Amino acid sequence: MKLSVLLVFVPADSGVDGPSLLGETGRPGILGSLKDSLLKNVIKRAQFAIPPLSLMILSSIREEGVEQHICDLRFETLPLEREWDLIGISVQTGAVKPSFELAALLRRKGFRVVLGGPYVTIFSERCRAHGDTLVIGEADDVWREVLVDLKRGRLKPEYRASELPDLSVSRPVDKSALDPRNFFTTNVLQTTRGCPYSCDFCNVHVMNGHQLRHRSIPDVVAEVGRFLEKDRRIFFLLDDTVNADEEYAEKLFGELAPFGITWVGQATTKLGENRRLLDVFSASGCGALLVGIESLAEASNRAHGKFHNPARRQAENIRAIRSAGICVYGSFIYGLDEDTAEEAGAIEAFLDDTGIDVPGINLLRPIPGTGVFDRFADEGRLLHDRNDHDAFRFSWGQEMLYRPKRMPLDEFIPSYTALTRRVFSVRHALRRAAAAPTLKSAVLMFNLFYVHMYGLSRRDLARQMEELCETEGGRSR
Ligand code: B12
Ligand code: SF4
Repeated sequence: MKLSVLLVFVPADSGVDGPSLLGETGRPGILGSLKDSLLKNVIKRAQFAIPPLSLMILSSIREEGVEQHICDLRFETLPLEREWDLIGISVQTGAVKPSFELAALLRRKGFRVVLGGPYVTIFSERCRAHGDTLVIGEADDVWREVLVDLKRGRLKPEYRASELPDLSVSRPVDKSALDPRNFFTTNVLQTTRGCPYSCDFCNVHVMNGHQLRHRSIPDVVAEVGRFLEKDRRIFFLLDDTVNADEEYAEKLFGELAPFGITWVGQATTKLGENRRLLDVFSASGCGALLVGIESLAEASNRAHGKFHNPARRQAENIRAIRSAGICVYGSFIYGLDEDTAEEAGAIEAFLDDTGIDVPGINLLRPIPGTGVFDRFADEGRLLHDRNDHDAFRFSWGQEMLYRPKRMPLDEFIPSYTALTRRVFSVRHALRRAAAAPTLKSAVLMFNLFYVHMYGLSRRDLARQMEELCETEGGRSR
């Protein structure tokens, strides 16, 4: 009989994974519940409902005598009626508490639990008590060792990847551990890993290194062909910067053009300066790109270690990307260190000027393990104890977690909420969808979803303002 392994992805308790908990006070009424279940359904069917690539990679590692299954708790229930020889949990920073609670429940029921993922990689000591085994680092190669030891009945308390895996080695991903009906698409892949940049609010470069590691082009091309046999839906490329190596990207996407797929990914706006690569992206079926604009104030981006896309070139580059027929999701962070209240007006004017199809105006989430978290903690600017990671809500909830440098909270919060009220309106959603160069219905859906989500964020922030006034006697500085 085969040994069976279950790999679990845990939802965060707010934001895209659970709108009801965002800003709701008390129990929602019938209308509230209806709206909530409708929204959950929209989310389930929306772009966020992609399967976890990490668990797809691990479950594709074939070891004789072992079978592996994936359970994505955002969309499935835990199949505990079965006996599992090992249960692996992917611990993401937005969902540490529910992950540890799940691990405790499973261990009480007698299951052996292995923990891995970004949080385990960065904070292994904090995880040690919560699992029987920890896997630290990228597990593409180490996971086989775990499975072999499981078969021998000799699981170790800890496995650590001695080096970052060489991605040019072929590791075909097989999606049989997934139920495709649960997802918006199952066509999820990465062509590169690692990031040459060092933005201080991000920890990709901490976890995955500064050197960009490439998969082999024939491998990616073969994977796209294989994926298409079972699922013809849209492709999500999870690379942090799909144009980080322009030469590689030009060759790869040139070879993908004949498949006739539609794909979305993340890029830097530098793409707008490379006409040839833009044309290749467009011919290969690129429908939308998320670009990190962060602040329009150059000094703010510099203060956070982001140097690679100067604000002054952003508008022109975005216009070039859109005129190549590719939608732009523009991601801003309002409240970076040199931002003043003028940034709000600058963002609004920039949106009008460039026609960005889907704006995301985020509040900075200082995530433990990033440079910005440590710096804010040292400067006394975090609103919670630096050692109590559970006190912070990192996922897409929207109360403030820190004090901005150039604006007191009682100036910043009203400025931010007034901005999101103006930017995320039904009128703007309709207008953006009508003007989108492609994928008009997705642009409409995303914008309408944000009308709702930013509304919840405003409620969170209003409540936080009240609390701050109470606890700080009217001083929210
Ligand atoms: C796609 C994605 C999402 C999707 C997730 C959907 C999905 N099904 O994956 C969505 C949009 C929902 C999302 C949401 C969020 N995300 Co996100 N996301 C990503 C992104 C771009 C790719 C993730 C990925 O697939 N990576 C590739 C895989 C192969 O790498 P991996 O996940 O690290 O897995 C490897 C190891 O960690 C390990 N491993 C992972 N799990 C397990 C489990 C076991 C048992 C074992 C043994 C090993 C293991 O082995 C894997 C193979 O080597 C990353 C950026 C990145 N480069 O990773 C950000 C990233 C993971 N997200 C991040 C954040 C902050 C969030 C949010 C909190 C954002 C927000 N403010 O709401 C939420 C949290 C959601 C949640 N439930 O917790 C941060 C996480 C930082 C951290 N330290 O955890 C990242 C790194 C982005 C960043 N720039 O900082 N995200
Ligand atoms: S935010 Fe993007 S560009 Fe900056 S370090 Fe992270 S992955 Fe790299």
